[in-house]
Amino acid sequence: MNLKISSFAEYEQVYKQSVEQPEEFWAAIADNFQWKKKWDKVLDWNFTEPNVKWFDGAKLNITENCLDRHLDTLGDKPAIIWEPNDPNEDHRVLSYKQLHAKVCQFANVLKNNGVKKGDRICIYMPMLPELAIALLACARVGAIHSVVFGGFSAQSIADRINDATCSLVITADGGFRGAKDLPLKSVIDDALVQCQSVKRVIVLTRSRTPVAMIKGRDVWWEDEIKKVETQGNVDCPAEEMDAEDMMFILYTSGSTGKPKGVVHTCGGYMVYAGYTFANVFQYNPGEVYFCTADIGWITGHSYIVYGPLSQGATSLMFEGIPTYPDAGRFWDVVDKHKVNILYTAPTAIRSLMSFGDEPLKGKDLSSLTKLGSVGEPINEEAWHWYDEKIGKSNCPIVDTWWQTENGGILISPIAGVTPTKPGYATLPLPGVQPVLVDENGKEILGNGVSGNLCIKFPWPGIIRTTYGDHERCRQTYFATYPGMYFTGDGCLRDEDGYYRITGRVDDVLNVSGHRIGTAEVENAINMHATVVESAVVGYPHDIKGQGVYAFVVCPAKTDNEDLTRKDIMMTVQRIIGAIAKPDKIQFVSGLPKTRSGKIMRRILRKIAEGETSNLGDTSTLLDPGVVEEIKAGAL
Ligand code: 7RM
Repeated sequence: MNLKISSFAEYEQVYKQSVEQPEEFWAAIADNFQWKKKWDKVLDWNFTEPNVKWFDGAKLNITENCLDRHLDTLGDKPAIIWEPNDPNEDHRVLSYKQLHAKVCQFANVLKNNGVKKGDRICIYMPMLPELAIALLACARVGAIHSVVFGGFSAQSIADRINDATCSLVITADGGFRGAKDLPLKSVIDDALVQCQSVKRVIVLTRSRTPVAMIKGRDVWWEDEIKKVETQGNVDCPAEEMDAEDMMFILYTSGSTGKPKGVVHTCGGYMVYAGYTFANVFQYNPGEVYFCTADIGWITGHSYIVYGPLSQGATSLMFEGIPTYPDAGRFWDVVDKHKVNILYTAPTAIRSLMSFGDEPLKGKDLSSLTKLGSVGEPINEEAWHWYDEKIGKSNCPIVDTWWQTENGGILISPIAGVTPTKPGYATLPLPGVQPVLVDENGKEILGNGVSGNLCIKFPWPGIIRTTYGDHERCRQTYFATYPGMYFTGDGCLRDEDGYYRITGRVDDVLNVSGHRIGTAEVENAINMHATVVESAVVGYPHDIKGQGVYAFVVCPAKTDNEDLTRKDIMMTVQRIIGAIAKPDKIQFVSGLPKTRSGKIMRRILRKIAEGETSNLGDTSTLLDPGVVEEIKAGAL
């Protein structure tokens, strides 16, 4: 079966088949990939343990699908185009042949450094081709990568390394992001003080900032490559992986204080990332595809690296940020590399929109044919600006809804094939069976309804476990509504059956498309010496989508509120990273609590939203007086 659907009628027919005969459907999709051995059984599943197995018995290596199988036909075609942070630095192009060679080389470096199938490897790198090479080299030798976004602190890295007992870290001396220098190696050094499992650190040269190379532990990427070259070790056979072997771990925030390691496996992830990339973006050979995400997030894994490369696409990787050196940078990149498909986030769109039309002047965007959005709900104003100013009302916008736990896109238009609707992720992709449920877990049927979004049948990219703690996986995703995967999102299904995701219904914030648990931020704030307790909620933010609002009980703050505020900010930056820093900190003498001691977040959320008139029932509060004080002091 062809991966790409080409008409709405075909979508309806394929969707129907995917629900009625899921195994036949997915087997036909999987036939488009290269397997060392085909599966014995397409699907085995239950959502009670949960235990989901796709393509059990099959053998493969995803890098053969992303690299080797393209060499004959696309060997000299660009696999990766890399655009640097500094527009005056040269861009780089890696053909499929070159990328294949570099991945094999670095895979041999990993082997020389003792890496074996199943080992966990932490990757903390800037957005360079070498980051993609590092991921692919891990996959080549069957090592499990755990990429940590460059904005996370030493403490966050240490927690992730220890949770997965990583034996090796791949990093760079430093990185560039906008006007900032990222001292990556130095942050890793701070993290590793707490990590006994790490025996080796491989350091790529990028910024040439001075770094401390620890004898017996740290080696340079470039030196290790030279060793491989003198050994004449050019090729590296791909490790044969079982379809259900673990492929990678990616940490993501939930409603508890501790991020969890989402586990994806080899066969299902490959099929799902590849299929959804080809289909949603309707990728045509030769097109230049630009996803602006960072590889440190799932979007970068699935839609910069594995999805596009598995389909022989040209994937553009950008080291910088949308506003550096100015707010025209994305449009310069589109113009310079003649980008056909642009996939970005609502927060970037809103931020660029705020600069007006000036940054668009003189930028030729006529190469664009398809646009995408991901990470958070897109408001209609931003949708229309994206459509009109960027797409010139001539490019379908795919508003793609999905999560780290999903491996790939679940609900989205198919570009140019199924209808779009501003603010709506629209329809489920083939194989995806969404349901809306009420508080009691009862399915809400029909159209023109809203509820909590669940998925009632597995798709190949679904989370298999949370690393080292399967019970947590069950609890978080499969226990709230027995027999279903619970997304944590609220959702509306309109009169036409189109889905609109309304946002999280749990204690998870989405700040600039980054998932942040309120409990995580509270834990970090509470570590500050003068803080007694705190409560963190989200509030609507024009650019970020949501901002972080912290109510903090801190009796010792009186002499210098501003200094204490800065100290608390610094504490959060130290413990989690700059992305979780509160936008607002309000000092309060106490938090609104029920008689049983539970914080009434509903009230705090309303106050943070600026809605102080209708707080609902406050009679169950232990001390209704604090509400008046908090209202009066709202920021
Ligand atoms: C891909 C990614 C997942 C959460 C998810 C939603 C929100 C993502 C959309 C969206 C509305 C969208 N993975 N979300 N995409 N909300 N429309 N198109 O972002 O694990 O980091 O976040 O993001 O709340 O649950 S993620």
